[in-house]
This record gives sequence, structure tokens and C-alpha cells, in this order.
Amino acid sequence: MKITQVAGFLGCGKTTLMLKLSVALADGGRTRVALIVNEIGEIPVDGKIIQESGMRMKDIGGGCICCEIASTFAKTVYNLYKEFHPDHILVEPTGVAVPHQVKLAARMSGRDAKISIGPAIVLFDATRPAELLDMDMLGQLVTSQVKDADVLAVSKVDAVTEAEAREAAERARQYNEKAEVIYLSTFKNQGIDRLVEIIQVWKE
Ligand SMILES: Nc1nc2c(ncn2[C@@H]2O[C@H](COP(=O)(O)OP(=O)(O)OP(=O)(O)O)[C@@H](O)[C@H]2O)c(=O)[nH]1
Ligand SMILES: [Mg+2]
Repeated sequence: MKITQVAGFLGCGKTTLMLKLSVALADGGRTRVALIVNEIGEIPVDGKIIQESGMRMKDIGGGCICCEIASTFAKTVYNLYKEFHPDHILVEPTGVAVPHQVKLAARMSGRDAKISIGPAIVLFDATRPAELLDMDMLGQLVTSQVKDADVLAVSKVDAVTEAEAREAAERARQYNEKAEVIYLSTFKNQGIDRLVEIIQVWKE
């Protein structure tokens, strides 16, 4: 059971991508996929639709899965492991979570369930790189998210020019030279296949 997180700042496209990835990973039912969404506000995803497609979704609120509700997260992982035997769990942390802390929480959740840790996929919104990086407090949070990325997905590239997408990627790259960069448009299906491949083969 591999736990992979789709992280990144508020509104960068995490939920939209998670849904696409879960369908692609499920491979028509050959692979069992569950989703855990840690929302601050309301849940934008209809759990019933997910369930009908043979997947499972758990939403947990009331705090951040990497701090105040880490034990709720661990319990959720364990219950999924017992009840549903997923091959993959995709986790959407809140937009203000830091990926290495989410990885720690995922590792802790593996005390009772057999888990492996997947890549930290971090989305960086190509439509507002300056806004994300240049502000004082916000900039620090976004750069720490980018630093923790195993895969840096420059998101919503369908909404910007090629030059703008490249510039956004270069700006994010300054904070993380090791991550693979993917130009992502969930709307246009760009970058999805590569992400699925990375999730499937990832080992750490
Ligand atoms: N142009 C474009 N817009 C996108 C894409 N993916 C998501 N969006 C839009 O971006 C907005 C935010 O998408 P979400 O998937 O809810 O983003 P999120 O990161 O889950 O947001 P929070 O959970 O609130 O932090 C929505 O209006 C989406 O329709 C994309 O590939 N291209
Ligand atoms: Mg979301």
C-alpha cells in the first residue's frame, strides 16, 4: 500500500489532479485506490461518486494531518488498510501543509498498516508565480513546499503561454534542483501519464 501526497498551496489544482490520478491509477479496477482529503473548509468532492467508481474516499478535517490530527490520519490509513486493502492511497494535505511533515505522518501511520511512501508531488501554480513567491509569509511557505518536492508539477499550463510556464518552472527550480519538473494541465491531460508512472515505480 503506497501513500502518495499531492501537495501545494491553496487552489493550485490538487483535488482536480487527485481525481484524475485516481482514475488513471485504478486502471479500470485492476488496482485499488483510496483517497484521503484533509480540507480546511468544505469538501469539494462528492464521496458517493468516488465510491460508485469502486474507489474509497475519506475526508478528515479539524486540523492538519501532519500535526494536530496526525493520529486521526493514522487511524484512517489503518481502517482503509483493513477494510479496503488499497494498493494506493492518494493524500491531499491542506494547502498550508509542508510535505516532509506529511511524509513523517504517513510513516507513523505505517506502524500498524503495511505501507510504503510514494513521491511528494508538489503543485506550483503557473498562473501566479510572483504572487506565490514574492510575498513575505506566503513566499516562505510556498518555497518550503517546493523544497520538499520529489516531483514539481507546474500546474495549469493550459492557462498561460509556454514562456510563462517555463518562467514559473525556472522560478520554482531555484528552490529545488533535484525534483523532476512536469508541466501539468489536468484539464488537458498533460503530464498525467508521467505522474502515474512515477507513482507506480517510486521507492524510498
Ligand atoms: N486552467 C486550469 N485550471 C485548473 C486546472 N486544474 C484545476 N484548475 C482549477 O483551479 C481551481 C482550484 O482547483 P482545485 O483542484 O480545487 O485546487 P486545490 O489545490 O484542491 O484547492 P484547495 O483544496 O482549496 O487548496 C478550480 O477552479 C479548478 O477548476 C488545470 O489543469 N487548468
Ligand atoms: Mg482541494
